[in-house]
Amino acid sequence: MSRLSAQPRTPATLFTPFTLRGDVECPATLTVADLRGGWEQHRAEVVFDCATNGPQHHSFEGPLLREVVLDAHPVFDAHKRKDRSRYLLAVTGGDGHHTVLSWAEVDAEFGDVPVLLATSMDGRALDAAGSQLVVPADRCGARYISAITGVWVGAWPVPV
Ligand SMILES: Nc1nc2c(c(=O)[nH]1)N[C@H]1C(S)=C(S)[C@@H](COP(=O)(O)O)O[C@H]1N2
Ligand SMILES: [Mo]
Repeated sequence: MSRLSAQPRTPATLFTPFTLRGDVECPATLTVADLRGGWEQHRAEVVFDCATNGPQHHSFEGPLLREVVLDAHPVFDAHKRKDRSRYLLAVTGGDGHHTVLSWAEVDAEFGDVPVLLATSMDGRALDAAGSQLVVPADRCGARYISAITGVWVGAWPVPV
């Protein structure tokens, strides 16, 4: 048996990774399996309203967005709230839909919203589809970005 056939590869399309980049010391490419294995899983039972479909009820599991981002080491001064409060998060989906959050929304000393990078929705694994952003405090579904391809972290520039 050749070495290649001895190492069967699962087709890449079965895993939809996303990039975590921006003003971070450790940019990363993460799959849903990485999110499941690397951080504590939280659960969120949510209801959000969609302008076209009405109220949606879902159960999500996944790590806290802030814990995943903190492990990439954003370049802010972690001990200074005012420095952390300058940062933004931009999340992009596979179809180009994208949104922003402020770091302060998810920071434990500010809004402390338990935003998740979901690994499952309603008991179904999201490995093939890609992670979904879960924003439990939102009344509307527009920031529940599905098929996440990128998370960017950065500071709003100091105005001149
Ligand atoms: N990638 C991506 N995620 C998305 C959207 C989208 O267009 N693209 N629409 C958002 C909106 S408006 C809503 S209400 C929720 C739920 O949409 P669904 O009920 O069609 O799943 O997904 C959100 N996530
Ligand atoms: Mo929506």
